[in-house]
Amino acid sequence: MSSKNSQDIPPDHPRYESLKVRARVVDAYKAGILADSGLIAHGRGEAFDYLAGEKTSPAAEKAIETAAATLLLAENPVISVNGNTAALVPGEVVSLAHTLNAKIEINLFYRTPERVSAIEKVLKDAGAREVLGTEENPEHIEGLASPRSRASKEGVYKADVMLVPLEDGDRAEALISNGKKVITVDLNPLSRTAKTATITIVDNLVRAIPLLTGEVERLRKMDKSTLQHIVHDFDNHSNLQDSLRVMLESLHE
Ligand code: PTJ
Repeated sequence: MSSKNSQDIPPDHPRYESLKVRARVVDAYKAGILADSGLIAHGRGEAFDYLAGEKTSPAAEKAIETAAATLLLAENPVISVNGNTAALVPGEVVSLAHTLNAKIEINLFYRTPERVSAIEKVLKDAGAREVLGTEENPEHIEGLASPRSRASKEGVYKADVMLVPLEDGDRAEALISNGKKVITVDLNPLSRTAKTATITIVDNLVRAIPLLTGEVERLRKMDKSTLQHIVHDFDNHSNLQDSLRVMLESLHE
């Protein structure tokens, strides 16, 4: 059974963007980049995105601004890439990493050597100079079972701020217990990751990552104390409530 190719979707279809993204996810699964569970995770994300009107809310914009300020203040920022991120935004992740001078590290829930190679190739093809997370003997993050505990010595292990899109709650918690600030992108404002992270961007990865790069470029002209104010004024819990409110209000429209 085959799904529609992205070129088969008529541009006037009311769900054109969403179907195009879905087709990319299916292609990535066939190419061995995405885990089978990644398809299910994507479907869950689609449902929340539908409720969010498939657009970036003011709450998400605020979280993106705070994430950009936090990343600019970081000494060792790292972007953790899983299958869904590699499938949807490889070029955008590479641009963000270049803009921030951040490291990129592969970390997979369903880790196989084949998936690691496929994701490394996607990132290198997208222009990544260095991709961490492929080492034979990495360090480990305490409090997590392998393979998610893997942490490259030059990457996750010494990171102070991490961008971890679509993370699972256990890893988000362990990273925070190990003293790291965790920025996540998760369309589900009720997920354990969303509630655990330092900053949660409740938005679709395909919109959030380019917006984040734009915010980094805008804020890099600001002085350190302005960035610190932005970070200080942000409250993740109330931002999650604002994101949820947008979804609940869509039920009355
Ligand atoms: O590539 P691997 O092996 O590391 O596996 C990755 C998955 C995603 C399978 C794994 O981390 C997983 O099982 O994730 P969960 O626990 O299903 O969580 C996925 C979360 O991401 C859900 O809360 C979804 O709503 C959300 N989500 C899915 N697609 C998107 C998204 N959030 C933002 N943008 C999306 N495109």
